[in-house]
Amino acid sequence: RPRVLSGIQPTADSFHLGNYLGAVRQWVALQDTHDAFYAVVDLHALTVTPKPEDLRRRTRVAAAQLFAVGLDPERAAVFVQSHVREHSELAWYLICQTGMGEAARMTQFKDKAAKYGESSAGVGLFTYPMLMAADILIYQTDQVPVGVDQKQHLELSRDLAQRFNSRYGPTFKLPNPYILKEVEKITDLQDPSAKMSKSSSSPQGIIDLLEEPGKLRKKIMRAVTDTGSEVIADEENKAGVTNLLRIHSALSGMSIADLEARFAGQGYGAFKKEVAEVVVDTFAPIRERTEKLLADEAELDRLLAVGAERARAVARETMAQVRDRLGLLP
Ligand code: AQP
Repeated sequence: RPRVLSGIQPTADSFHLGNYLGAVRQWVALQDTHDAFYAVVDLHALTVTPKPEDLRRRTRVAAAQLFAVGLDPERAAVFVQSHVREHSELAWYLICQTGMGEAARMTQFKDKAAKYGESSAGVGLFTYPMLMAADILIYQTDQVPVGVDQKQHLELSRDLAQRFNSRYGPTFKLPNPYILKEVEKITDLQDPSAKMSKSSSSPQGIIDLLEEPGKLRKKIMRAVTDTGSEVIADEENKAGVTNLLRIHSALSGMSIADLEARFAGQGYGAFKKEVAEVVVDTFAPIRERTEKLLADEAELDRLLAVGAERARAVARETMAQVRDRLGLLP
């Protein structure tokens, strides 16, 4: 079976609708057809120096959410990145294969550096894409289900795999992105030109999976639309409405054309109300299951240990070969 790998950062107390539709929902679907590895990437979260107690709590919440949305520990290896130490080791080897200019071209780094100020942005943010390449390459991954914001990092992963293979002999599979066009970028409810993001969206712009139904409805009712009243998809002139149509369609399974027909002449109010209901209906059971899983920390940790064991077995095999290829003594 082809192999998939992906990860999510424990950088917030819940993941959001963009993470869910753009990535995690595909993870669940792919566990039936692929050899699946999914990580809570806590080492990546360290790039923004979280408080230890926050990181600990968020890592468990993220893991619980992954099981709650339907990942099955029997079918997929769900694990915590730092439990497989080989990720950090491979990251160093890949850092040594990366050019400064090449790393400096990463737009996510440029955006974050601009936010923190060029000289105060951490070196960890700069080397983040090489750690991500390590996450992917160590499992000899065929496909990486992600949102479109990760496309450039994936291209770098491919380049690094190719470079390593040509310098040291065939070692890594070249990974491909798995991006679903309709949900590749869910946008901020208050700023439809920006992606919904844990770190940069305002509380009004983002919907968490663990959001209370009352708050969630309010946020959707207040989502930015435009001065018109027609519910039609039009990326350029109606970015907010288009985003809501995409969300509804992805969750309800109805096509955008059907939704346009259904809400013809009804205005935004009725449409938003229904979007809110569709989101509430999807998230309510996930929220309940997450809470149950979090109530038994020992069992959650046990599931993660099982996932790490499976991941480690593959990672060790790759790393033995990598060290030898590089000329490191056994
Ligand atoms: N708005 C989005 N639309 C579609 N997909 C998205 N993803 C993130 N935001 C959207 C995808 O979710 C997966 C996990 O993301 P991450 O935890 O690695 O963080 P990120 O991509 O950096 O997303 P955030 O929410 O903006 O986090 P912070 O603020 O911590 O950087 C990825 O596959 C991502 O593409």
